[in-house]
Amino acid sequence: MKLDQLTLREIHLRLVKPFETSFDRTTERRVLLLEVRSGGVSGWAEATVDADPYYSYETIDTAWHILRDFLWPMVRGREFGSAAEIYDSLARVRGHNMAKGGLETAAWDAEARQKNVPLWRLLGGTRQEIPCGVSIGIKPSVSELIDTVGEELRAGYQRIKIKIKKGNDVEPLAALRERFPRIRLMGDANCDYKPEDIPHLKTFERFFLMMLEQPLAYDDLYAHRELQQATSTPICLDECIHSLAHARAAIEIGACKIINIKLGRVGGHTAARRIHDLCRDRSVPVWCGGMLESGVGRAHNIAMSTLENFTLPGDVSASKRYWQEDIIDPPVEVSPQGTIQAPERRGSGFEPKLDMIERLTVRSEVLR
Ligand code: OSB
Ligand code: MG
Repeated sequence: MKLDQLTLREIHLRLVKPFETSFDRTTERRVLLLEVRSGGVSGWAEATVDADPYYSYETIDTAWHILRDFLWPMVRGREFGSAAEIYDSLARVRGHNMAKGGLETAAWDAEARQKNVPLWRLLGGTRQEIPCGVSIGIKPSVSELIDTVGEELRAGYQRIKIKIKKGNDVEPLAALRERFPRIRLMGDANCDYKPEDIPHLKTFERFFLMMLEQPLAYDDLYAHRELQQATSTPICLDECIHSLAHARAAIEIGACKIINIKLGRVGGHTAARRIHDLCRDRSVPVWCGGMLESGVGRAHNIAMSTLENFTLPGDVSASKRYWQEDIIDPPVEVSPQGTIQAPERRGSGFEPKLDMIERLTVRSEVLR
């Protein structure tokens, strides 16, 4: 396949309700959409960047710059046997995985559309029905949190993840365990704790969490190893894992028992699949993380989640939890059993709503 043209677009989408983590509070997302033209066919993707460098160093503006000035010039007009070759061809640019992942996943969608097959099948996915969980932001009160969790459980979601931070952890976790003794429950601290908090984190064992996600620093694999050796709670890494090498190191030193794979954080489908395969071979389960994606990004998360070792429910949930109206047709829907059906339609299986996207676009650039 040859990549003929790349269109970058920024659209603004307001969340149905604000989402609060240990590091930020988001009410509106600045979404970076990519449309790759290849042989007369369009492939769509989202670079899962935020507006601020708080989750990772990348932002929508760094991604735009890196895509326009470095990544696109490396691939434009080049003949690729498959989108699977693109990630390695971008290796000269170090990091910037969200920018790379946007370009690479758009090319995968284009390839699947050209071949008239579902993207998830092209990726080698085997599970057509994927298990879903939800990620619930920090709430102003425990009673509000309990109500929200109750609603999500009634909607069918198979596991509940809550955002926690230092000083706002034991109270919500204890209250949820008391109210819902048997649910699959986990906490995500987004790096809010320090190595000296390990004795405190060890006390979470009494909540029987399915896992504790990324409690310590984004660049500190070793501290997570110390914690994992000290506690029976399975540790799951998110921010620490940007590459196959990181995943291998984390598994080898015993820094985690579970890995959250995000397409943006690792640089697209090819990189994600390699990490997935390594984890499968080492009996480390994985699940698909979310970045409050629009439907365009969510569609790629669904495709990735069909790979065999995505055995745990991911942060892949219904469009309506995020957006009044999603930018894809059909919107992502979740069954009463808390599952999403991977579509048999070609490509990602979800069509971008072009009129709506055009109307929401605040800037765009066509690169040839
Ligand atoms: O740590 O998984 C995270 C959202 C933004 C940045 C980081 C994270 C998250 C989420 C939301 O947890 C997951 C989702 O529902 O998309
Ligand atoms: Mg996380």
